[in-house]
Amino acid sequence: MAPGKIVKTTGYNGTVPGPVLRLREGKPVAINVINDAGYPDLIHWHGLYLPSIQDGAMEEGSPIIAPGQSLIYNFTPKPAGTRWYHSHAMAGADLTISTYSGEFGFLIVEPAAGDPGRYDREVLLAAHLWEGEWVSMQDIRKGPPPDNGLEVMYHAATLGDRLLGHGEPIRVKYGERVLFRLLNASASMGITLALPGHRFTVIALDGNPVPTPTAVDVLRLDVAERADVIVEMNNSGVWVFGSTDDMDRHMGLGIVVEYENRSGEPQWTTPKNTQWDYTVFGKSGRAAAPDETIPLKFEKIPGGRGGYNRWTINGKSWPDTNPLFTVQQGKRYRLVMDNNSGDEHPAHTHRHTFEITKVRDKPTSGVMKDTISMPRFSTAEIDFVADDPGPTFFHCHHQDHMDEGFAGLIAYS
Ligand SMILES: [Cu+2]
Repeated sequence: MAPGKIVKTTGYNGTVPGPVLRLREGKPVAINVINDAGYPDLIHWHGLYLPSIQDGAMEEGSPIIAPGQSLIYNFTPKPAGTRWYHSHAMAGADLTISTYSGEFGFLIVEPAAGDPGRYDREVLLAAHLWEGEWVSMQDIRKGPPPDNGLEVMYHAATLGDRLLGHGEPIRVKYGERVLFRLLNASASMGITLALPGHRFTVIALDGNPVPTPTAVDVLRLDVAERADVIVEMNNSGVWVFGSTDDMDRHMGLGIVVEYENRSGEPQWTTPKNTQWDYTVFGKSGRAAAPDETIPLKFEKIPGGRGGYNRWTINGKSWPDTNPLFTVQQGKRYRLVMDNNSGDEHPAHTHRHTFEITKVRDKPTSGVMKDTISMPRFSTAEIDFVADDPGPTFFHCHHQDHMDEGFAGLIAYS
């Protein structure tokens, strides 16, 4: 990651992030995965509509790949957009494997009809946090109640493949329009990114075009979320593109953006407005009415000092959440979600895209995602159409929350 800073990890084809997989929508692909990770492993193709068996989640019936064995994933990529792939193994207490490791990469599904491509340059950046350690937050700082269990704290972070200041800068020219595809591939930390002196025009979230592309000063990406943004390079200089959190940035979460013929120390200023609101990218009208409404309440069972927190959906933890609920093909379902905990949760649906229909008390429509960040003690509603039969995993994308019960299976009747 930097001179003298080396992390030993597992990755794909010898690189972190793994190779960018550029696939064509509708064109079948075979991906041969050889498991030399040294532990049972499998790959989830995040954001794609795949048969449960190919999706890479054991809970849906996808096979695990034993150490030393291989498996060919055969599928037809859809839908078009910025997707990604990552380990979907259980990690438990081991902070070196699964999504704690370097097992992540971009998977871009190019549209069947070609990309309009109204940009001069494309830059892919994945964020990751490294060197996790189980800690009692209440021992480090005031905040969590004394009965809170262990949480993961990290000691290094990357946006791209090196610590901030140690990789090649992103070299740009004045007047260019740069498409950044950004991904939070951390195991358990939401991030907020800024590029001082520039704004991000968000054109897609989780790879899906938004109805109202809007310019914002910061990008909030919870675990597994993606944003496709256009940045007009109209402020010459050398800049830090990085986390608005000083600790994260000092851990390395950032990358230098350098204009042609400019040099010097990279500049950073913390943006004044760090608000993030999905609804600014949506439509004001209400979404279609659902056929059925399903309440989901997320809660924590504190693990106490030295213990691991457990997580529940409607009072139950995985595997007692199998099934979480049952759907009928073709019907539209509204999940009325209540995060009744002091932690943030990126809720993720496999094999289906959902529409955000309400954030707190604000109705919205048109923002299509596969992962939604639920801030602490917040509510949100999402709709999905049951159009992809097969067992469907629903879970928090925090590795430790998922491993400790925050998951359920949506079954088709
Ligand atoms: Cu969570």
